[in-house]
Parts: sequence; C-alpha cells; structure tokens
Amino acid sequence: MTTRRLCNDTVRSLPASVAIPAYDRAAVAPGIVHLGVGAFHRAHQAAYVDDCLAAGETGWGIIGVSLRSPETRDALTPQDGLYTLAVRGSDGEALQIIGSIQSILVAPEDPGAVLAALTDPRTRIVTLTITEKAYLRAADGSLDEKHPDIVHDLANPGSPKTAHGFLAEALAHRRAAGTPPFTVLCCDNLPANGATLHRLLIAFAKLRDDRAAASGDALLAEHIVDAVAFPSSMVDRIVPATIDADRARIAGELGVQDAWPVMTEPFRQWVIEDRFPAGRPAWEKFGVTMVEDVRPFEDMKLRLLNGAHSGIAYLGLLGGHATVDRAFADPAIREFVDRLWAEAIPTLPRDAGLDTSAYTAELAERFSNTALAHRTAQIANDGSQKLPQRIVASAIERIQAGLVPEHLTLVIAAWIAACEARGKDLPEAHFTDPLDTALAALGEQPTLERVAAVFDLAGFASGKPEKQALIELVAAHRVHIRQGGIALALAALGKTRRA
Ligand code: CS2
Repeated sequence: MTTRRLCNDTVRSLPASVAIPAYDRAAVAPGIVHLGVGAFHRAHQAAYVDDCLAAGETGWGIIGVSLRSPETRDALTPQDGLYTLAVRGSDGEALQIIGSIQSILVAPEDPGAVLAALTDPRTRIVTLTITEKAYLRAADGSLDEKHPDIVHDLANPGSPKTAHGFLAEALAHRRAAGTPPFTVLCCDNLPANGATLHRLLIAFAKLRDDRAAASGDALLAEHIVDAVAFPSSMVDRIVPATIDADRARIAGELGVQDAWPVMTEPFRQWVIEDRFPAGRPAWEKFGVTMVEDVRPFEDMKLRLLNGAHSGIAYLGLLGGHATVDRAFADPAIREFVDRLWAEAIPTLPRDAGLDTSAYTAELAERFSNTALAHRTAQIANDGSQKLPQRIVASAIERIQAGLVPEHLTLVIAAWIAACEARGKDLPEAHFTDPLDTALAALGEQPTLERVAAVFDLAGFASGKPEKQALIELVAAHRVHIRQGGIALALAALGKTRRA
C-alpha cells in the first residue's frame, strides 16, 4: 500500500479517469473565507467554486476555518488542501480532485489568524456551514445571551470562539480601516438562513455596543443593519460521513493516500439570493440558481427533503435500519414518507412555481441510492435543533388549517423514543443532541408531562396556541411506540386520537 499523499506534486500523476483541477492553483487569490469546513462544504460550495476557478475566475479561492477541531486541517494541509470528491450513483463512482481550498485555519489554536483572513480586503464573501446548533439560539429563537461562548466573546472580542464573535470583530475592524464589509452567505439548513444570522448578529453587536458605549465607538449594530448584506441560500447535496473503507478504496483508485476524501451523490443544488455588494463569482454559469427570494425553495427543501430525512432516520433507527436506503426500502416507512409529504406539501407557497411532484419523485430516487450508505444515526444528530424548521413549522400550519398532522407528529415522537432508546436498544452514543444533559435530568414522568417538558426544553411551538394539540398528538404516538414499537405506531396512523 502506497504511503505517498495526494498533494500538488502527486496530483498530475493520478490515473486519467480522475478529474483534477484544470487551472493553475498558484495563480488563485483568496476571496472567500468559509467557516465550518466539514464534509458538506467540501462536497458542495467548494465544488461549485472549483468550477468557477477552472473557468478563470481566479479571485475566489477559499480559506477554510474550523471553529472547533483541527482534524480537517491536519488531514488536508499535508495535501496542499487537495481532496477527492467521490460522486457515487447507482451506475458507479466518479472521482474528482477539488483544488479550491487554499488553506485551513483552526480557530481555537489561532483566532488572530482567522481575524486576519476575515479582515483581508481580498475577502469579499464569508460563507458558513457551522450546523444549526452553532448559531446559539435560545429556545425562543433569539440569541442565547447566556451561552458561555457568547459571554466569552463579549469579554474577549479579540480572541472569539463563535461565528458571531468572529464576524462582529472582523466587521468592526474593516469599518475602522475603511475596508468595505464582506457579504455574509449562510449555507446552513435554517429557514431564512441569511435573515436569521443577520438578526442574531445584530443582537450580538448590540451587546458589544453596550459594553463599548463608554469608549464612544460608533455603533457596530447599526453598521451591520445598514451596510452588510446577508443573502439567504438553499444548499442541497447528500453527504454521508467518510469511513475507513472509503479511504482504502479511494487510495486504491488514486494510487496515493487521501486522508479525508468526501463521499456524495450526483445531485447538487444551490439557490442564492442575489445580493452581493462586494461582488461574487459567476455561480450562475455552473448551475447555481440566483433569485430574489429564496424562501419557497428553502421551505420546500427543509420540509420535504430534511423533514423526510429526519422521519426516515428516527423511524429507521427504531425499526433497526442503519442506512437511509434500507429504511426507505421498508414498505411501511416508504408509505409513511409519502404521507408525510402529503401533509407537508400544502404548507408550501402555491404561487412560487414549485413542482412538488417532480421534487418528491427525485427525492425518492435520491433516498434509494444504495451506493451512499447514508447512516440514519448521522441524520439523527441534533434533532432538537433540526425538527423546528423540518417538522414543527409544517405541523403548526396543518393545525391552523384545521387538519391533524399525524405523520409530522410521529416524527417528533420517534425522535423522543430514539433519544430514550440510546443505552438500551441503541448504542449509548449512537447520536447526540445538545439537549442530552437536560433530557437525562428529566427523570421518570407520565408520557404527556414528559412530551410537554421536551417541547419546553427544545422550544418547539414556543408561544404558539397550537402547542398543546401538538403535545397531545406526540404523546399518543409515544404511547404506541412504547406499547408495540414503531410497527404499532405506523399501524395506528389514521386512528390516532389525542392522548
Ligand atoms: C440531513 C442533511 O443530516 C441531516 O440532517 O438531513 O444533512 C441533508 O443530507 C442535507 O441537508 C442534504 O442537502
């Protein structure tokens, strides 16, 4: 087995079947800083930017930032930032080497280096995939002002830990230096993701401004309101976590080692609101849809793709299915997903030209991709952060329309049951949730009380009149799951009464 690594020196000698960067990497200048340089970013935005670089737009290289761990940097720096994107369809695997990531910084090791990249005038766009929980929202959706990392960043603005701390400090420096602000492009699975981040960052900047009031500094929050663009975007590509068998297979194909190849599906989609005062790559030439309002696309993706994903994950885990394709091949789960879609589709805007039939037909094909082995446990992570926009929002709208969101609420019950099954029917740390400690502290309770307590902790339907009806539906499903597993809960659909 070879010990040579994929890098600038070895990339030209790869087998001809492997696509390699068709441009001079040395001539690329950085233009984008990306926070959260995980597998999703490397399968999605970095691949689109690679296309732009290959077309001669050399000013948009990516500086990747890990806000937490050094793993990605440690894997990719010896490879000059190069990695393999393995696109896996039912008809085989196509390998492409992506060259758009120029360097990777690890924020906890050197926050100053991250700030230097963010304040560099060449940086005109900051993109983010930091996962839902890293936006540090309280249960009511506002900025969690008491979160220890927010408290830290307010006390230590020059060495932040959070995305909010980095963005605020960098924007303050740029303003002071007379450098125009960068555009902030959120690429996480949140509704109105740009507007959401904008709102949270303004809240953070106001807290900073309160502290700085004595020094007479001009207000940062106002600057962020007036001068910084936060277009929303919808991102889509399924990216299962890389396993060692992937590494071994890819090394065999390449003839050199790649410490962290990324697996993905052929499908990719990116819809972006076109507000980039500091410029942008010509993404539209490479399949990106530039729009005025991304909301309909975002809702369709969150409620149909991600909502079904969470349903498949929790029902699949409880039904003993380790991967999405296996769970989706189970006729009872397949039928459940069709009915879940039927509940969610009427909540989508009717006048936005969405073709939900074509969309769900394509989703069914994507979920059936046996080459991906997308683990249900991977999707199960962070349910308390994901379910509000994937499931709870549509369930509330169904109740408002006078209908019973039976299938949507079963996903919530299955989430609760799957959380509680860990350490029993499922391995202890099979997946994790930011609420794990708080959930464990709840102790024994009757089902209805427990579901209500979970809703409070997670902020589900917070302040909504529909909350109690949802809790009762979820509790009824939870009882069925306890009595007869997921099979009984599915069989009882159509017959569910409130507990
Ligand atoms: C998945 C998403 O893990 C999850 O929660 O639902 O990562 C999903 O694969 C992507 O959003 C697809 O674009």
